[in-house]
Amino acid sequence: MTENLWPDGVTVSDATAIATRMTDALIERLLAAPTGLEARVYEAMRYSALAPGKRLRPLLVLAAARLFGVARRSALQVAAAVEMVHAYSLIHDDLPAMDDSDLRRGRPTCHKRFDEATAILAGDGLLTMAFEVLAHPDTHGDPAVRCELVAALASAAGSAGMVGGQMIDLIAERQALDIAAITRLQRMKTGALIAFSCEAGGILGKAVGDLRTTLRGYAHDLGLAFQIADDLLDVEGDAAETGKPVGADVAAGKATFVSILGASRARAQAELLVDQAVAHLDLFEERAELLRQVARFVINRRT
Ligand code: GRG
Repeated sequence: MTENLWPDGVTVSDATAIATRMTDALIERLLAAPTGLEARVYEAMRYSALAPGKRLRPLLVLAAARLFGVARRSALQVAAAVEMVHAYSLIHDDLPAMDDSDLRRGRPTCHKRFDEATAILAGDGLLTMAFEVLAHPDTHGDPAVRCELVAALASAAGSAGMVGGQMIDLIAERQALDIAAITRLQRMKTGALIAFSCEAGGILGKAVGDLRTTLRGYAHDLGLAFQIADDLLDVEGDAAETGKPVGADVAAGKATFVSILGASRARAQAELLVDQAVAHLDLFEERAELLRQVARFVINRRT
């Protein structure tokens, strides 16, 4: 059971280490390379999905699932699926047609290490495998739960979520957006997958009513706070720590929370959002302490 994943009162860094180890072990297994010539795409998928990252989304899935006593195997399947979708988005975001980045997670980007066509296929392979994983009976014994997970991840990752947000983000390089439009863009581009990660725990646990809306409220505020922290890191961060180029938004002339509000108002806004996110969790009392700590970690991170 997820209750045994870590002890009550665990720190964010210990829980992250556990979430990373267990999710990566499952991803390794799911991405075991076959012997045929297609092995190259598996190698590229593994290269990106197992590269050192924060594994925030798996941590959120496992922490939220633990609130409902979900089986460990179920929660890990969803944690692996969401990290695969995240890795796909990073591979495609780094392509020359998009952000054209050479560095990701402290390593050459997928298209630099392999080639552009392989990177596109690796992203496609990770995205589609994520849904195969959710649809697998190991994810939940009840097909209705599996179906709900598939629909929720598709909507978070697709054109009403991350893909749509990325489209707006590309347009934002040529067209000035106001703060309301940037908020909507970021809720779609980054927030939707973070929200799915939290809500998936509730779906797996068949949570209803207040418990579900509470998690959604937490996730939405957390997602936006995370994005503001990311904008701040783009201005104030250190490439050696973040593992990706800094100053990319400014160089692309992109309007961000920081470019519009200034760094100190943006930070204050992120802190307000974290307070709001934490307040949503009152219903779960001390059982949600880790999720409270994660919210605080998200805006104080250096990577
Ligand atoms: C290509 C469809 C498509 C979408 C790309 C998520 C995304 C959309 C682009 C990533 C660009 C970016 C830097 C977004 C800001 C927020 C973000 C998602 C940062 C990366 O996530 P982290 O910090 O990364 O959780 P790690 O490496 O720690 O997993």
